[in-house]
Amino acid sequence: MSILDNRPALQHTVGQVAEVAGYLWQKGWAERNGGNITVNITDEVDDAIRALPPISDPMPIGTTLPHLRGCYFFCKGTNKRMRDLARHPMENGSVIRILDDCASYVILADQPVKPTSELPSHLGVHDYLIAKGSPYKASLHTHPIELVALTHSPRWMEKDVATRMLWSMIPETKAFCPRGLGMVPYMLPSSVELGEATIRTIDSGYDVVMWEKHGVFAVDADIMSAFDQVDVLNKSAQIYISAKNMGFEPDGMSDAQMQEMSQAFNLPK
Ligand code: 2HA
Ligand code: ZN
Repeated sequence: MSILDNRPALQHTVGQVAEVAGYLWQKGWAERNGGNITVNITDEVDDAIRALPPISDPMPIGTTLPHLRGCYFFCKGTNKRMRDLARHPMENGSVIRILDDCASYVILADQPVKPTSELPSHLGVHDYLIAKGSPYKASLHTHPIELVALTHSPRWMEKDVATRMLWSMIPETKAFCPRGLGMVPYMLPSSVELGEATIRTIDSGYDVVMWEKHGVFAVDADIMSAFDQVDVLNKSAQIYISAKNMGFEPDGMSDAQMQEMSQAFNLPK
């Protein structure tokens, strides 16, 4: 028995999470337990799920998030591997319900898998998205090799310097990641400060946020779209590095070519 049985919408959402988890592993972005995924599944929850008894005691989130009362999330489990989540999503992740105090949660199904160590920052972002009226339901943290490598030079940590370079490597990057790459200076993984800086950076207009010398945090309508944004950005970083490996600094598309692209695709300047 699984909470997914006879629930095609929920099955589709969790299936997408499993598919993306597999891609993260194949790309080498998810060593050991690296990375996290949380998806707000509240819209896919029916009365029978609402009536389910919890399979865990209430556990503190570590912070109070007023917009999450009665929300439901699918979360990767703490210390679980993406490559295992890909094959067995309900053994390496779980469905949780946020309790009425907005400061604690219970696990509902299928097994008492404790959610990600980054739960406070992931849920903090979801709380922010709901408060904003955003249609975004998914958040993704992963360790894309070439994007992380870029952040080891302060040159690329300056606001929008990496964004301009990445957009100019191949026309599709700006089309499919039109908000660019926000930058957050190095902070301790799982820290409250890192969570808060991530929300501030998303609020300043980015869907994808770079954590210096660590990884990315991306939000979008669903987990596949969040993955796609990171994938196109990292592809551009790979093209840049390939050109450098051939012994030259790539020209990048010209300003005129970028402008023509932005007009053709109706993108912000
Ligand atoms: O959950 O990647 O930053 C594993 C991580 C934390
Ligand atoms: Zn990480």
